[in-house]
Amino acid sequence: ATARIGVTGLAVMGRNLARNLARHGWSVALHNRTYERTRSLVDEHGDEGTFVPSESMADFVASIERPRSVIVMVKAGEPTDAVIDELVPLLDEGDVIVDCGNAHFLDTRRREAALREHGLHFVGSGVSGGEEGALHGPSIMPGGSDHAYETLGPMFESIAAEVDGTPCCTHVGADGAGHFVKMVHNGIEYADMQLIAEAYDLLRHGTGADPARIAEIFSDWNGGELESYLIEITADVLGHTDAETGRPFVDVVLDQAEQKGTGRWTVQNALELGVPVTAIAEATFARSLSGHADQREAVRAAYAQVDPAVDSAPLAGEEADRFVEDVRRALYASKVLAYAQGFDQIRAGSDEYGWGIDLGSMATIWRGGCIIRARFLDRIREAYDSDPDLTSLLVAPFFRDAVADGLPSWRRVVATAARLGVPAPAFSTSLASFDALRAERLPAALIQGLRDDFGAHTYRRVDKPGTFHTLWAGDRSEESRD
Ligand code: NBP
Repeated sequence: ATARIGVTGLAVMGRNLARNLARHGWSVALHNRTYERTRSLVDEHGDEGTFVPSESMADFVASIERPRSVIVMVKAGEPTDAVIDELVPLLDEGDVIVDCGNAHFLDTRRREAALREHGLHFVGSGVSGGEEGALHGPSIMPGGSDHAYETLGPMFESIAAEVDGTPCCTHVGADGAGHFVKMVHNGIEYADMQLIAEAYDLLRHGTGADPARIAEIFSDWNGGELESYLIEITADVLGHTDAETGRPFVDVVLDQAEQKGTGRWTVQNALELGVPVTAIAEATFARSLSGHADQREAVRAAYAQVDPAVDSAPLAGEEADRFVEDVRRALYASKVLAYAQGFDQIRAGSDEYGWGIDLGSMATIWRGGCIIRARFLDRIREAYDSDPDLTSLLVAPFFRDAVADGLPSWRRVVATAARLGVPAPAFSTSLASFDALRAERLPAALIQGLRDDFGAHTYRRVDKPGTFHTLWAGDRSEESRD
């Protein structure tokens, strides 16, 4: 045995993780189902560190020091199970299998429980940052046992991104906690991107600015509280011109957003947990809606003549400048709401599955390496550091002030979107959720009345304890149903 850790699955992600490990001085055993990938890695990058390539899984396992750490970086789903089945008979008690693919956390829980029976440690680890992140420093979210993290921690922390000397990697919690947090991270990413896309659309229709001008606006915004990787690359994409047509790149791309499924998983899980992640849900639905091309075309045609509000004249002069600033503030407020909901979901998942996740350290490990890296994650970390039991990020003093500051703009932007007929589902639902949270009374009381009327589902009262039912079809007297 000559390697400290092994990587099986050497497509873009596995290849770059292996190189990152080797560059940090860890000797890395290499394996891939098709040997060609292993060979090309060693041929092209063999001088970056110590690689120990093997053609067979048995030789690969034999080449790793015990207790072994084996990273599996294959396509999520059946391929992961196939690789685990192949590995298990070759491993010894105490060895660690790490799945760094995008697995569903429930699959990770199932695999962890099954491998524990074999005396093996199974770690599901979220890895964010795409192929560049994998090579130069991703954000790493490992779950699994404390024991497994003792072995993996030093290696993973050495290859992770680093912000202010702190690695973007921490032990998230037992079994599926890492993949759960990665799932919610991706859900937040959906919301963040949808909000950015709506901001762009509002600026374009609201002020008539072209994409190149809007690119400048985003660049400018990136110098302030919105500073983040996604805002930075938004400026990049909007400023890009299509070489073939000379038109703005964003105008030649088909406007149908695709998805690989982590947004959907996040929303499905939020429904199970009863956590209203409205911004993430709207963002996921907005992608689906964009793909319904036939329906979009039909509805557009049917209403072409009857809605004069749509595409009315853009704002100009000082009004346009004020609108740009309003959109910036509304974007920030909506973003705070979306992140607050994502963190609510992590807390609920942590409670449901007994993971004891430290919310502040999730903000810490997302500050670098990952797609949602942003300046304001520092503020989220501070909020949870000063009060780990915070009911909602919205009530942390920093965010309360920020949202209060942006509130008038938020309302103006949502109203303008409705007036112009510019779809802004994530901005609108975020504001609606905020207003619902702060309302003194909600019409939920009427819903309870309706449920009691048609189905005798009972209700509770504001003025005394107990459960009640009104005899709606009878004399309308009230019965106690305790
Ligand atoms: P892919 O998801 O494209 O998977 C290709 C790898 O899976 C190859 O090594 C392939 O081997 C192997 N594989 C397959 Br497919 N079926 C197999 C089987 N039955 N047995 C053994 N090996 C099998 O690779 P990727 O894009 O590098 O992503 C790897 C994982 O990382 C995925 O779970 C992905 O969701 C996750 N991830 C990707 C990104 C990203 O930006 N791409 C970011 C974060 C996480 P072969 O060479 O023999 O075909």
